[in-house]
Amino acid sequence: LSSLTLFVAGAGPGVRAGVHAAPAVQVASMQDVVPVPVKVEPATGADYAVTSDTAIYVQSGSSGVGDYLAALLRRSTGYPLPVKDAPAAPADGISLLLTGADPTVGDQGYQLDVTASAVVIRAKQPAGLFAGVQTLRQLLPAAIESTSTQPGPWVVPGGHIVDYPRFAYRGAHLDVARHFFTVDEVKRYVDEISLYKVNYLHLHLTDDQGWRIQINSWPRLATYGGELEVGGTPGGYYTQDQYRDIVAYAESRHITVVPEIDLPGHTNAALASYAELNCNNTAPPRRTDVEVGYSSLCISKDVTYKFVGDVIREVAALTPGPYLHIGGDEASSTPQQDYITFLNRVLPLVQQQGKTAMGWHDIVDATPPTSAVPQYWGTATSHAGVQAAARRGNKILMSPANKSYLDMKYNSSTRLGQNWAGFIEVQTAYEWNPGAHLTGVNESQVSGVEAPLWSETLLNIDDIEFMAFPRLPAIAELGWSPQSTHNWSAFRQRLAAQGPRWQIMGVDFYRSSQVPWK
Ligand code: TNX
Repeated sequence: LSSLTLFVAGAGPGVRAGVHAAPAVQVASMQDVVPVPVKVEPATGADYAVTSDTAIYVQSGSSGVGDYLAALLRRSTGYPLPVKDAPAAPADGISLLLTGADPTVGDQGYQLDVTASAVVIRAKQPAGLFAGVQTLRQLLPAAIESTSTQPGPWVVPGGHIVDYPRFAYRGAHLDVARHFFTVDEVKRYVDEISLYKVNYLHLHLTDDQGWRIQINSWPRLATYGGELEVGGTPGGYYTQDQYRDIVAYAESRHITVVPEIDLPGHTNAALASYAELNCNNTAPPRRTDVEVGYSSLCISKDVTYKFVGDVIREVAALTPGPYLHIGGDEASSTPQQDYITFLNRVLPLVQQQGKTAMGWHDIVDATPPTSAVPQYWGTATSHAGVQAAARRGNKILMSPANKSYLDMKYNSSTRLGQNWAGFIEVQTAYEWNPGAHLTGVNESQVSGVEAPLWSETLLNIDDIEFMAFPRLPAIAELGWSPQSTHNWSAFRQRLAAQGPRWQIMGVDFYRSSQVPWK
């Protein structure tokens, strides 16, 4: 493999061909990473080749990330890639170290150094090492994503990267209520979003059409309320063990699950399951159409708060992450004063379970405590109530529907999705600034960004992938990379380099004509 270096001098990124008729060697460019890192300094003559002799060195605390990286690389390289304790002196090979990182990297960032003899990722926390490993993945040839052994060679371009996120919260949301997705489908989406340094998965677990999480104190929610989905086809629900399994899998990818129980509207599945939750004590029929705004819990009944308290307690107990999302959107069948009464009773229940409440931005009408996180989903660039909440001290999560909604069609001929917030091509998804999108809500008042994926029109993981790719990476970059790096023409080039990876991974993506696919 040392002969490789003969061909490197003077060659640009991409295909490096030898002077003789040697086979072309694919080397990724240090510039082709999504989200773009904070600081990238390529170095010539410093490429590293992963070989059958390469070992992965870890310290206590980094063996989880080491095992993950080894498993990933073994699939396509076929190399043994043993995971060993890092020696005191730096070793040749790949090292994942929790010492010596550039201090600017913080808790989620990392430093990556590639020389001819070693790849060294340093971070303060395992989450930072995991982020660095995602960068390393993208610096290897696309064939590294194959699940079967490929010929290689496996060259990483030489250089130095220092990288850390713009926002601490970078989320993907998945609606498992309108259409139900299996545990394996959710895990696959977790793997796909983790590649772009997304660190929260918001699961929309309940809605009018289905209740998708087993609640032991109210079992009919899942067994009856979860039986169907949009269109009347069989739905389903996660048992508590299955939900724990999803949470643990996400955690292994350094992703925190945010469960959403949508209240007090979007509750027909619950109202159909228990007659006593209705003001008239009569359970309505289950519904599998896509209307919104017709259902409401009965605000004046005590049993409503017993119900909500039980659900929040059980979901909180299953969820190690800090957030519990209570929905709060489109409660058009709940009179405004009732809505405020309801939230004033329910927000403290979340706090009592040790969780931070999140809610769609409609919750600002109830003047929630400043710990609560309103998620902005509007299409306007100003919102008086959200601005007032930000001024009071609430951090705002940015999910503007006309920019970040992955269920919007790309254009008028997109087979899937909706268009109530407009068409969202890749450039539209990318061209906005979460730290200055809303009047009076500045960068420091924003907790981050999230890309919602509602599933009225999406039936399976292929549909999810087609809507999420390539827009999810665009939103992920807005959440991670500094605004100073924001540049559409550079982004579309970097995005193009992801195409071959998705093809190898079997990700069904939209081949937007805005992107010069490779
Ligand atoms: C609005 S956005 C909704 C959802 C729908 C979505 C479809 C929000 C908080 N509520 O109930 O699924 O539009 O795009």
